[in-house]
This record gives sequence, structure tokens and C-alpha cells, in this order.
Amino acid sequence: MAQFDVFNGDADGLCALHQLRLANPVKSELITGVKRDVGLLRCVSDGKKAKQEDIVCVLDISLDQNRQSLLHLLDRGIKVLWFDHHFAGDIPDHPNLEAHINTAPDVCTSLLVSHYLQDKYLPWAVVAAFGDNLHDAANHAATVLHLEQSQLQQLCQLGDCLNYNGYGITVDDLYFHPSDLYRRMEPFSDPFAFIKEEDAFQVLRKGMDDDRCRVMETAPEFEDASTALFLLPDEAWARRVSGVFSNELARRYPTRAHAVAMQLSDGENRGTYRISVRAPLVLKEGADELCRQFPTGGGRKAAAGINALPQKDLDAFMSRFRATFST
Ligand SMILES: [Mn+2]
Repeated sequence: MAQFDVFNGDADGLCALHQLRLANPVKSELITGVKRDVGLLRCVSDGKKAKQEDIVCVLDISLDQNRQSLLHLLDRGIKVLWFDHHFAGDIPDHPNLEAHINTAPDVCTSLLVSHYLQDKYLPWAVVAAFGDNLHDAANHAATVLHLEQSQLQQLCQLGDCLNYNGYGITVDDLYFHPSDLYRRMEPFSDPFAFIKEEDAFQVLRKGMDDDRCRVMETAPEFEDASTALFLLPDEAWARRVSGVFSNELARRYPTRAHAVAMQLSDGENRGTYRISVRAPLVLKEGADELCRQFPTGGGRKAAAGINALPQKDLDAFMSRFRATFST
């Protein structure tokens, strides 16, 4: 019997897996990628990699976007355990599927896993909630930990760093392959020890600070009272920092919606825009519905994106973006 752990390569996916494996250490094959690589389940289902009696654990990726792969696995007698907070659509009613899915805007996958484990590794879930830009939820979950303000800030910074590492068009843009970053987290049940002892934290913090200094000089391409659009160049630093930048804009202008677009010039998506959308923080909804109107769009209510928007469709996107969030 083999175990496969399929997880989003961002802070939430990493911290969800980390909590589960601290509680139940089993040898598993890791399947992950950049944050936007959300069709991960096909890596297990295609080529019949997983066999009957195998167990597949799926964390922080949309069921709806992996539906066909999931149905193939279930029908082949493979057991699937799923934790997520992205749009799921209909959840199949199948004895081989155990799904813990909650798309409420103040929930992240790591908080769902923490709840499942009676909050045994809650500090890691707090890290993930900060990483997903759910600061209210993170602070609220942390109250029982009685941390100093400076400790909360450290967990927030770790969440930002782990989240930052997930953004990129390919894993070559990243400082660490998400599975390597997970292996570095694996020995640490305490995130404060990870911060103190594991070099990865300093590497990511320095990289993020450098990239942030560059991106903060970018002026909006368009802005009014309720929306703003930024265009970033197709360079590695911009690809890495786009998510952190989007989250920071959302926190700085909580009543405004933000779109950050990057024109892709290489590879299969050449001639398209990769877009991150953040709903106004005071609203925390509408981003996923907007993005799902475009073929490669998806995400959650507060934060969503479009992987490859044809350049000619940018005007159409802008008018729907403004219509969605104009007040
Ligand atoms: Mn998440």
C-alpha cells in the first residue's frame, strides 16, 4: 500500500501537509508544484500510478478542477482524503472519499486540518492563515496560544515567506521546490524553532524583501476609488513577488479590489496575461466568480486568478472586473 500526498506548493498547502504528517508520520510520495499548478491530481491518476488500496491525501487544491482524476481514482478503489477551501462544485458521494471542504472566506485548508487534529499543531495553521492573507482568522485562531505581539509578527512573516515561495510560472522561478521546502519543515514541530534554526527562512526573507523593494515602485496602470490594475514585467522577481504584492495591496487599500497582471512572453502561454485578483478585504468575495468567467480562471472568494488570459481579452476582463467591484 502506497501513500501519495498531493498539495498546493504555497504556505497553506505546506502547513496542511506538515500538520498531518506530524500527527501521522508515514512515508509518502510528494506531489506538488508552483501555487498555480492546481491540476495536480492527474499526476497520480494518469498512468494508473496509484493502485487499489493506496491512499491519496489532497490538500489545498480545488476538487472541481481535479474532478475527472478524482472520479478515476475512486472507481479504481483508491481511498482519497481531501481538505480544501477552494470552489469545489458538487462533492461526489462515494465511500472512498472523505472530504473536509469549507469555502467560507475566513477559512484556509490548514485551519481545517488543525481542527481535524484538535489543534495539536495550531501554530502552523496560524502561519498558513497569515500566508493566505487571512489576518483576522489568523489572529483569532492564535488567541488560545497567548503569544506576544512580536511572536505573532514572526508567524506572519513566516506565512508570507512560505507563500512567497509558491509564486512563479515554473519551479525554476522559486527559491525552493515546494517539496524540498516541506522536507526542511518536516523536523520542526515548532514554527519558532524553524524560524531560528532553518536557513530557508532567512533565504526567503531576504529574497522577498529584495523583490518587494522593486515592486513597490510600480505605479498602477489604472485606478479609481473601487478598483486598481497593475502590470508587472515578465521577469523572475516579478513572477515571485506578484502574490505577496497583491496581498499587500489588499491590506493597504481594504475597500478597493486589485488585479495584478503579468504579460507572459515564454512557453505555452506566450502572449497571455497571468492575473491575480483580490476582492476588497472589507468584502472578501467575488474574486472567484469573476475569474471563473474566463477559461483558465479559478480560486476562492477573496483571492483568485486567471492563469492565461489572451491579450486581446484584457479589456473584457477590465470591464467585468470593474463591474464586479464598482460601488
Ligand atoms: Mn489556501
